[in-house]
Amino acid sequence: MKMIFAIVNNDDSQDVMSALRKEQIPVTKLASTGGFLQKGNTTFISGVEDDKVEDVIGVIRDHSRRRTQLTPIDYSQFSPGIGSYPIKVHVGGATIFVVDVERFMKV
Ligand code: 2BA
Repeated sequence: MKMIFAIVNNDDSQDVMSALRKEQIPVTKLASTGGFLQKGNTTFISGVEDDKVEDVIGVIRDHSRRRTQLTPIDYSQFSPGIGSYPIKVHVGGATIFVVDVERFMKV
């Protein structure tokens, strides 16, 4: 069994959730925050048998879109007086971790 952690853009989270539910993939949705942009994103966790992992990744890939966005970054925290200016960052898409599950139980 594997545990899949998928971090997706909030804009895509409803689509991803609906698609996972439609495919009857067990999932938990968590509100999370990206360390770099300090903006809300969504983390999905799903525990599935090994042969379902690629299906889950496929559903997530199909419902999250990779794109670029201009985001103001406040550099004054690093060097006073510099202020903030926009940089181009990639958003959307999904960051996915697949890890082995040693034990799974419901008690
Ligand atoms: P954030 O940390 O808010 O990062 C958002 C996007 O900003 C990243 O998209 C990346 O394109 C850019 N970025 C991040 N760190 C950067 C840096 N030091 N310099 C320039 N640009 C930078 P993604 O790579 O697609 O990541 C989306 C979100 O996935 C991240 O949000 C974070 O919440 C999570 N994530 C990504 N890699 C991770 C990892 N190795 N471990 C844990 N969470 C991760």
